[in-house]
Amino acid sequence: MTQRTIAMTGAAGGVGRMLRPLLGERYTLRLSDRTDPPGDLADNETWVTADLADPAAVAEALEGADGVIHLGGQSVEADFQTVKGPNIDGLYNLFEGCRTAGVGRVIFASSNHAVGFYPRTRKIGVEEPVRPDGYYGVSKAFGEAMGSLYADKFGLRVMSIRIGNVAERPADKRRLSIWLHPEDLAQLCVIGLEHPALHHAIVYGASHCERAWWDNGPAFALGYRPKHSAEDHVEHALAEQAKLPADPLGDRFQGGTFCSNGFDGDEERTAAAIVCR
Ligand code: 15L
Repeated sequence: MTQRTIAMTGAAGGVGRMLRPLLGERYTLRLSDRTDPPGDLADNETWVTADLADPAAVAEALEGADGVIHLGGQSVEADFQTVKGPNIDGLYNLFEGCRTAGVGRVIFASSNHAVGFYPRTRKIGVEEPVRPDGYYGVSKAFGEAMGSLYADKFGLRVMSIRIGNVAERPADKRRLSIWLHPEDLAQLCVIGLEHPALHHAIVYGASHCERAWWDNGPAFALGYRPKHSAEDHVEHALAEQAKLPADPLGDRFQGGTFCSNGFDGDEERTAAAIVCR
């Protein structure tokens, strides 16, 4: 059987660099980003320099692909116009590119910041309404909605992974609750690219976190079994936490500093709010 070809946008970024060797064992990779190709392309990797704002370049990045892992775009909070180009307009280009080229599977790198304003005292699943903690989080909620639309209306199979924080080890106390080892992310991507019954699923991108704020039932139902445990790194994470400046407001909410940056709301009301559909 010929190896399936999987496109990966944002391949020059940190998460892309971690995923490439893990997924390269299983797929031929068609990598893309706005930058020139990296110097370390493997035999089964090709590179397309593509800006998400350019539909023709996006189409080239998707050429011949059976599925795409969409990591590209603005990856942290910024002003609305900065987020809008790659994460709203660019995301439309990506989904339209998939629809027109017949790329049947999309892994959308959503983020915990789509639900960042839930207090840490709440355990949430994927049924609760989104509570973005910035324009970046809003763009991730938009991407999840696009995944739903393109699955329902155009027959794509989409997995939106609300990624916590991808790293070899949890970087601080907050990350003990949301950490995702690259190998566990790779496992989620494979499920999204291959599960025969997938329609559109929103799952949390977290390894085994004893302090989790999320119920990841839908991921487990699809067969996800994380191999890595955050508590194995607790000393490192707490030592790193001790080096950080105090952030009492950020510490109340799941999104951390994304919530406290520029906060001008009613902290008590936000923390106590019962949000319902
Ligand atoms: C994200 O969505 C960002 O892309 C990443 O840089 C981290 O800030 C991560 O969330 C996080 O919440 O730790």
